[in-house]
Amino acid sequence: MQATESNLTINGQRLWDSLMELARLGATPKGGVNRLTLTDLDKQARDLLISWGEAAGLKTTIDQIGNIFMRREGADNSLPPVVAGSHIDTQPTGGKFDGCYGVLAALEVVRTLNDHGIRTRAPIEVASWTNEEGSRFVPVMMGSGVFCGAVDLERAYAATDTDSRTVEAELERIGYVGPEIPGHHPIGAYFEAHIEQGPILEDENKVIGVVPAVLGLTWYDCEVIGMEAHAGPTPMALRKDAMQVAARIMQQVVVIADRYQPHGRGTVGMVQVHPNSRNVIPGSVKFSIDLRHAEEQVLVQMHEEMLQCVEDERRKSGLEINIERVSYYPPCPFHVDCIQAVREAAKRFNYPTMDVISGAGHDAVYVARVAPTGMIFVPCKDGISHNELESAKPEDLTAGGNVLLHAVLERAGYES
Ligand code: HGY
Ligand code: MN
Ligand code: MN
Repeated sequence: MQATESNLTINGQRLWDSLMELARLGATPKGGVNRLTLTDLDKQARDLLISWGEAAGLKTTIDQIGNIFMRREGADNSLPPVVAGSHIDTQPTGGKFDGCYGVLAALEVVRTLNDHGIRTRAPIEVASWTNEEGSRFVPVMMGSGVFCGAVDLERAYAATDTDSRTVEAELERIGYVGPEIPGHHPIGAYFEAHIEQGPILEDENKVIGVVPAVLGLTWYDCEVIGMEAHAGPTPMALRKDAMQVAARIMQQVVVIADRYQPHGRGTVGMVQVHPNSRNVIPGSVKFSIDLRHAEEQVLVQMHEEMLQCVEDERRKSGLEINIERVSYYPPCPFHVDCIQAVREAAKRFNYPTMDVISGAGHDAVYVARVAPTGMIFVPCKDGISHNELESAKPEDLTAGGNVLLHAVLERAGYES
C-alpha cells in the first residue's frame, strides 16, 4: 500500500516490542533498567541497536567518543541528513523509556519508511549519543557535548568513575572508539522524542508536548574536609565534623532553588562519606550539586549564591571546602522551524498538545548548537523517571512516534 502523507503511521506494536527487548539488557527486579554507560551491558545494547539498524538496511558510522549514527540514503545524498535519536545509557535505577524511546522511535520511523517504500529527499539517520546521563562519568551529555565542541574530547577521555576507570579505557574495552572525528558529521535537522519525565502532560491530559526550550544546568562536585575522630570521647566543641558542614551546604542548595520559582531546581543526588562508619566523625564528605533554571541571568545568580554559601561555611567552620563546576550549559531554546514541524505533525493527528519547557537535559541541547533542533514529549506515568517505576502508555509512545515520523518527513521531504 502506497501510504499518502496524511495517513502514514508507525507500527506502535513493533516499537513497543523493541523497547521491551532492549529493556531486558540490565533489567532490574523492580521493572527498571540499570545499564550504565560503557559497561558490558551498554556494549550489548549498542550491538543490538546496530544489528537492528543493519536489518533495516542502515549503514553505521561511529565517532571517537562512541556516538552511533545509522544512515538511510535519500534521493539526494548531497543534502545533510535529518537525524532523530537520543541515548541508550541509563541511570542506575533507570527506566525502560528514558532515552531508549527516542532512539527506537527514530528506528521505527526508518522501519515505517521501509515498509511503505518511501524515499526521502534528504537522507535520514538514527543517532545514539554516548553517556547522556552523566551518572557514571561527568560531564552530563558527554557524547553530544563532544560532538558540538562544548566538551573537549581529551577531557571526556580522561573522565573517571568512582573505580578510577577512564572513559577512554572503557570505550576501548567495549570496542566503541570509532574513526569519525566528533562533529565532522553534517546534520540538516535533529529531532528527539522523549518521555517528559515530569507530571505536566499527564496532569493536563495532553498526549504531545511541544518543547520550546530546556532549563539551563550547572553541576558541581563539592568536598568538605574535616578530621576523623571517635564519636564518643570527642567533645562537640572540638570536632571537625565534615558531615555537619556539608549538611548545611546541602540545605542551601534547596533554599537557593526555592528562591527562584517556578523554574528553579536544586538537588544533591550523590554523597560519599569517609570513612562512612557510624562511630567515626566523618573526615570527608564529597557530594554533587545540581542547579537549574530557565533564565541564564538567574542561573548565574544561583551560581554566585552557591559559591557565597560555601565561602561563608568555610569562614564559619574553618574547614577546607573545595567546590568545582563539572557541567554547565545555559537555557536552550529550540529552532522555530523544528518546533513548528512538531506542532504541525501533532495537529495532523489532532493529538491534545501543549508546550512544555524541559526540566531535564537532553542531547538535543547540544545538537541545537550545530543544527536546527526540536523535541517531542510524551507523558510518563505520574511524571516519574530516573526511577525503576518509570512507565508510559503504548498509545502515547505511538503518538509521539507518529509526530516524529511527520516532523522528520517535513524536514527531509520525500517523493510520493
Ligand atoms: O540530568 C538530566 O537532566 C538528564 O537526565 N541527563
Ligand atoms: Mn534522557
Ligand atoms: Mn535521564
